[in-house]
Amino acid sequence: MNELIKPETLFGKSSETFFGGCPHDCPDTCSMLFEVEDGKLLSVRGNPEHPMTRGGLCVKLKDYEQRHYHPDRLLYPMRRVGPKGSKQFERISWDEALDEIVTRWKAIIDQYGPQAIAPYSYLGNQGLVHGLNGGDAFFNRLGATVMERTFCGEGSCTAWLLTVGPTAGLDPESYIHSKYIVIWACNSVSTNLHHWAIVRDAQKKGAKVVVIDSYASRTAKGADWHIAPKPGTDGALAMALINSIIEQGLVDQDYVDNYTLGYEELKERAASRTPEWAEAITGVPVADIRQLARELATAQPAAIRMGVALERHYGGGQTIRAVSSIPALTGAWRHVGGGVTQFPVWEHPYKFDVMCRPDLIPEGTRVVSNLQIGRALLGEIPMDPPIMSMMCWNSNPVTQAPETDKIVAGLMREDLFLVSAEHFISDTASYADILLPASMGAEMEDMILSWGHLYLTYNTKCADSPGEAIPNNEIFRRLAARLGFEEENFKWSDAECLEHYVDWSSPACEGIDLTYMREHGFARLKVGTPDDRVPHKEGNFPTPSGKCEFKVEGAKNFVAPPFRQMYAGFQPGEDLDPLPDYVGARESHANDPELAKRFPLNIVSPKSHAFLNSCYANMEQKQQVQGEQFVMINQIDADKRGILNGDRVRVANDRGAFKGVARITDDVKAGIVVATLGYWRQLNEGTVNSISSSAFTDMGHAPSFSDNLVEVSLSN
Ligand SMILES: Nc1nc2c(c(=O)[nH]1)N[C@H]1C(S)=C(S)[C@@H](COP(=O)(O)OP(=O)(O)OC[C@H]3O[C@@H](n4cnc5c(=O)[nH]c(N)nc54)[C@H](O)[C@@H]3O)O[C@H]1N2
Ligand SMILES: Nc1nc2c(c(=O)[nH]1)N[C@H]1C(S)=C(S)[C@@H](COP(=O)(O)OP(=O)(O)OC[C@H]3O[C@@H](n4cnc5c(=O)[nH]c(N)nc54)[C@H](O)[C@@H]3O)O[C@H]1N2
Ligand code: SF4
Ligand SMILES: [Mo]
Repeated sequence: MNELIKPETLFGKSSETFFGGCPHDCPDTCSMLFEVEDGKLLSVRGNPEHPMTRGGLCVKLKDYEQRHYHPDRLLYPMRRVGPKGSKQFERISWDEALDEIVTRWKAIIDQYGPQAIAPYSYLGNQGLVHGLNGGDAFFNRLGATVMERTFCGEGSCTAWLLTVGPTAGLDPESYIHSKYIVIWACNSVSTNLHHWAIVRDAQKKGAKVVVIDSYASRTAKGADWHIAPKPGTDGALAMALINSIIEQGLVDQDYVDNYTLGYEELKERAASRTPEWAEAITGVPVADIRQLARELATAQPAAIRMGVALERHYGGGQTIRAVSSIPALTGAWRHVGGGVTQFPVWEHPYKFDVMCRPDLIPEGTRVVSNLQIGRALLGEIPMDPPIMSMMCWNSNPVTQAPETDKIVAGLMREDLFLVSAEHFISDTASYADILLPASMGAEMEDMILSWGHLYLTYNTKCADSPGEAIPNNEIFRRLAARLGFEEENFKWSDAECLEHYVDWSSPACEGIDLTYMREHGFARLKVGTPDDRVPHKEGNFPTPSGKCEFKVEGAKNFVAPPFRQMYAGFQPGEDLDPLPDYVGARESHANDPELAKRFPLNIVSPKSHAFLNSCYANMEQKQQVQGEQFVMINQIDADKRGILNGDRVRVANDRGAFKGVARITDDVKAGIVVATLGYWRQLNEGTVNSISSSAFTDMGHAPSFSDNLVEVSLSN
């Protein structure tokens, strides 16, 4: 226990306090304090010692114990007894459940081969042991289909690696030193709260905060300047900024000459991407573009925080290449607090190859995209053998993945054997044949990956699992034992896993080991401090040339390791443009006027403030904070359709429909509607993903959630 923390001063005297880590898919990865009595989690708090958590948790987690003991929590293994999706289950024992799974899988393997079995998981739990490892090694050993996981950030990763390489980039904590901060397609107030606190502190010290967002989000409302390009046109804005920085003579020529590649070609490419050209595409006035270019170049240190939403249209990857190029043009990288932040995860020393054992994948094993699972289950993508069984954990595709109607139709297949390990009977688990109860946060030992800061985070097993729930890794250990897998990794305890999964001997871990983590709860990686870290002052980009590559010779598309399957699965795809550029959305008035006639409105479906993806959307306290599913629409568009504030509306396109309550507001411009994500399908009429597309964007097989045309009409 950190000596600075006196448990008895924080919580009641009879209870004990343990270090926790928030396991959710959130860049903040908060360090928590769990108050526990008699094996029961009484309450949680943010760790006051952690420089980012600073003692505060978000609205989702502040009463985390209530999620642990929610009356709907799944407590026992169950078998489906009613029709698929009817949610009629009977309690069975663990032995019965695991025996049935293994028997069914063996029969499927005999008839179709192991690739007829597919895993489906994501970062519902970000623990190294129960999240990231969680099953990859097991399914690789089984010879199952490889499920490519490109839900989030993959286009961004590809673009980032091409331009600057696997660097943590600008430390989110260094923003306290920034004089100019651009938050681009990120709703920090809801999704990166603890970074927003640092941005606010910098703002109080005089930094100007600019938010570039398709609508007036909570974060945009806290900015000094909100710039609202039409969704999917950020690439045009970024190219025009490059044009304008060059045209206004604001390039840091010395930095460009020494530490970048392809400047002359970029200059030539950007020459025609003028602010006038960009105004017509983005709707952002020429004067604003020039001003932003001037301020970004001159108000140093200038910081850019890119949100994953930048990748969510066809040209998303190209957009991120353009934005990632800007700090090298202006020389922002020379300063503490200057540069651009993508995911600091690149400098975390995790051993993905040990966690996920890609070496166990039989050669020639097929890869299926988690974004296209509906099509895959229905055989719309040729599948030989067909997927006959799927096991789902740490993810809820029926709520979160695109083309939900197809996913539901696929899960309704009588011949599909679905296993679901869950905390609740989620929209996906509703279709399961076997349900397995999984342990939650305080009930298992782990270390939690962070993609949003430079700390390692430890989570103590300090509470008992209710009912018969067991941690994910124990589920896979038991399955592996039943299938006779002899590899030692299937026998490691959770603690042994942690010893193996982190490269404790790396320079970033100097002075840190598992014992240290247990005693302190968190540790900053040894990669410099937020007050002195200037990783690219003199170039040192981890690219093939060692420079920031505006131009990438022979650039090819790829799905970046480690997120492809959390292992190094680098597979070069089609040729890419060597230079960044603006590539318009697929579903737009410019690109597809016929489609736009039928579906004239561009929907954006970002995260909900009080839900964590689909987690918490079944909890009454969070529903009260979040309100019912709303559809934000401008007065002009509402008038055209006879919609009044508070009317129930139907949002539809050829892929499906969902319903919500109209919220007429100037926060969205005409032509755009906003409806947030996470509401459960079983509690609503459709969801935002009933209408979203499973088409990939230009890079990294990323999702195209913002590249989406719809029509809104009055509903009854
Ligand atoms: N339209 C639209 N769709 C989107 C997005 C968007 O912006 N717009 N965002 C996308 C993004 S960024 C992401 S990351 C994905 C997220 O998609 P998902 O990862 O599928 O999202 P969650 O809803 O968090 O689902 C996690 C599930 O895992 C369960 N779970 C949590 N912890 C554990 C555990 O320890 N064990 C087991 N067995 N289960 C556990 C939870 O109960 C929950 O049901 O959604 C994507 N979908
Ligand atoms: N409260 C809460 N916090 C979360 C999550 C959650 O579900 N709820 N999910 C977690 C996860 S998985 C992730 S990946 C992060 C993501 O966090 P963010 O990066 O903030 O992602 P989003 O909320 O999807 O979108 C952010 C903003 O981008 C805007 N946007 C969408 N498309 C465009 C576009 O084309 N151009 C521009 N300029 N703006 C656009 C949206 O209007 C939205 O305000 O948040 C994490 N934190
Ligand atoms: S969801 Fe994010 S902000 Fe909330 S407690 Fe977890 S890590 Fe912190
Ligand atoms: Mo995400």
